[in-house]
Amino acid sequence: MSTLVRTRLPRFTLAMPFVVLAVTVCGEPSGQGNGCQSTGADVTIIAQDNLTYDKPNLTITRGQKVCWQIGGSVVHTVTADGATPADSNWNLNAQISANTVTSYTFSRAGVYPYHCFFHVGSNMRGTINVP
Ligand SMILES: [Cu+2]
Repeated sequence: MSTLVRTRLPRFTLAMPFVVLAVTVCGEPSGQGNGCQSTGADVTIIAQDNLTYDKPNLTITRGQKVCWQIGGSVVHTVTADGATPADSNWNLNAQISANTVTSYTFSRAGVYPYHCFFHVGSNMRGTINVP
């Protein structure tokens, strides 16, 4: 009888830190400000509500990881166009939203154009230059 009473309170108290930890670890990357930060990317490109990428013509260093996230509420994509020289690994076609980011590590020199599948009609395009 006295054992039951003693264990009740500690059991609840001990559970609290685990609840907080689970929320922190399992949190989905947010596209609204910090989603790419958690990927360790070297450069973040924001796909903005005004149907532009914030760095539409970006030159990086070979080997750098680029991450794309949204900047507001409009869902976009990062859809690869043919690279120069041709690179069959450059076939990204990813939707980015409040809960999803996408990234690519550019390990070969070249010019890597891409567009947004939803807004290519508004000329929503970008290019990564890897000297
Ligand atoms: Cu778009």
